[in-house]
Amino acid sequence: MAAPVQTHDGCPQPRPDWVPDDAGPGFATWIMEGARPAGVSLAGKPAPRRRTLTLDDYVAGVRGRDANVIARAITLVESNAPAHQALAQQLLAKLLPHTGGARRIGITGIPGAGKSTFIEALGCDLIARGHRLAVLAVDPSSTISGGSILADKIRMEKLCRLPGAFIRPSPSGGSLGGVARKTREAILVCEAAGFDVVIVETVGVGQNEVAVRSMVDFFLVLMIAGAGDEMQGIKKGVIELADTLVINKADGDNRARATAALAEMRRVLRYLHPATAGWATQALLASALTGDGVGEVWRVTEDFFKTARSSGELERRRRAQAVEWMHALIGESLRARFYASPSVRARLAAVEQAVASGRQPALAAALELLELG
Ligand SMILES: Nc1nc2c(ncn2[C@@H]2O[C@H](COP(=O)(O)OP(=O)(O)OP(=O)(O)O)[C@@H](O)[C@H]2O)c(=O)[nH]1
Ligand SMILES: [Mg+2]
Repeated sequence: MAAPVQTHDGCPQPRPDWVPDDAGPGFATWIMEGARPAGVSLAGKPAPRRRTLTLDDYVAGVRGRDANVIARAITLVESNAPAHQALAQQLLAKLLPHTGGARRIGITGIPGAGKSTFIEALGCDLIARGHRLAVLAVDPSSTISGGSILADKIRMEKLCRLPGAFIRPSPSGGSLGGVARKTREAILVCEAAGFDVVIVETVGVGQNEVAVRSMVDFFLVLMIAGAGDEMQGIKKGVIELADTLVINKADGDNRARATAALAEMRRVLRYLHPATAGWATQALLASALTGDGVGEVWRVTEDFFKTARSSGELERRRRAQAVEWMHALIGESLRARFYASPSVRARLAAVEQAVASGRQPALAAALELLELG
């Protein structure tokens, strides 16, 4: 017998056979739209596998601005599988001549400062002016807390739907170092795909800011009045990484407090070294919610790029970042090779124990292991 259709929240829903005929609305078994197990099509057959892309397909898709291929190319460069990494490196080598054309912008701030809301407001504005914008998230903590990716997607709902915008949640899996590598390479893919503005969003919870600063041209710190200096990293030197500080949520009852915080911030800035030579760090007010001040933030951002480009600072920073990154990669790979060495692995536990129990000084132990590696 075909399952009768009942209504649930006003929507007709098919009811499974095992549900008693007299079951009222409290009987919580319904076949929900979209509740199929992953990989199973409507007919109960496995969904068709996606076509494997060749290197040329990836290059053509990215250069041809095919959003689906761009997303897959980023997945490829994010992959930790050795087979994918080889292809990813070939892809990056092919794309490299087409990179470098975007304004690379980092945006940070404590949880709840309004980063996503701000990026949505700015992003919609940029798209309306004809820019193409990619937003990449760096949030190693999201692999632990789980939910923030979805939350971010929802908060950038309008932007998500605009042609010319591309939003990529944080790569899963791992250490800040791993996430930072993936994000750097994702920036390159986005540039090769013709995005002229790439925003890297990160939650300001410690080391993230430094990692993002080292991969962007312009770094914006979003703050809120009254959240406490300690929390917002003022004492941890985050302010000194910033090219522009924005006191967000300057609206309604909060406007007066935000204005006072702005004056205080401008005082503090007089005593600090600017993050970029030749550019005085700016402090501004904005409301991501109403959009007030968001246009001014972009005007200042463009001003920054004009100044840094003509002084040569932009070029110098990018070269220094590339060299610094190469050294970081060398360090990472030496370390991985060292710990993978069979003779190190054979001795490591014993040496660790000797150090822990105080029988061997740490330096002597390190030197002994390095001899083996
Ligand atoms: N009044 C006011 N509320 C804002 C403003 N910007 C953001 N909010 C609100 O602040 C809350 C947090 O905003 P988000 O944009 O999610 O903040 P976020 O910094 O991305 O937060 P995380 O992703 O959790 O780190 C939301 O409820 C927003 O609606 C603003 O300018 N004014
Ligand atoms: Mg957010």
